Amino acid sequence: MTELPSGVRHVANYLTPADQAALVDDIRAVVAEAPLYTPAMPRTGKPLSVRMTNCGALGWVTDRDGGYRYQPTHPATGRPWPSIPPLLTAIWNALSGYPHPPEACLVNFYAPGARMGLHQDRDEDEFAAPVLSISLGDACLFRVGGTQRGGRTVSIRLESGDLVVLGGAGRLCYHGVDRIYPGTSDLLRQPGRINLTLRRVTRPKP
Ligand SMILES: O=C(O)CCC(=O)C(=O)O
Ligand SMILES: [Mn+2]
Repeated sequence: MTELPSGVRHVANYLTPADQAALVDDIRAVVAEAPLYTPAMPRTGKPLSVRMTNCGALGWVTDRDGGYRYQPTHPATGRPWPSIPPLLTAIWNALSGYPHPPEACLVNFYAPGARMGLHQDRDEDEFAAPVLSISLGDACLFRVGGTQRGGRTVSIRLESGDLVVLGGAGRLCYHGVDRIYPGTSDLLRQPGRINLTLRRVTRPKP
């Protein structure tokens, strides 16, 4: 058995197939309004292999000149992000243990061959809220370590319908996706994996 770092929770099989299909429909509607685009690394401008979009009041973006940040509009269309679908807010309410709504939902699309290097989610002002991430479509190899770069990591396979919660002592754990396993799910029309990452960005006013 793999022991996950403290504060890191893997909720396997949380979503029923019907909920997964409903979420995919919701995400198709989001992508129709806010198309997936290829983000770029700060400074180098090197493209990420994962394509992205967002829903919510704020979206996470990155490009060569502006770096990692949240902004209220889509970088290509200039329009506000679509709102977070109610099913996602319901999942947040059930799992986050945090009394305020999420503000950002990053939509990551991994085509076969796409990956995401080890990183911390630390562009938010509010670390009291967890990061809640949802896997849909093809399975992936997810890797998570401690809060220091270069420490021991553990790898787990995430399947469609699984959730990962990084909260409390695990909120700033390094994590990444080493690979996806094309052809392991028939939820999507094409091979690939969708990851939805729900986050609170701002600190609520007292
Ligand atoms: O795809 C995943 O499971 C993780 C995505 C992630 O860590 C991120 O978007 O910050
Ligand atoms: Mn992350």
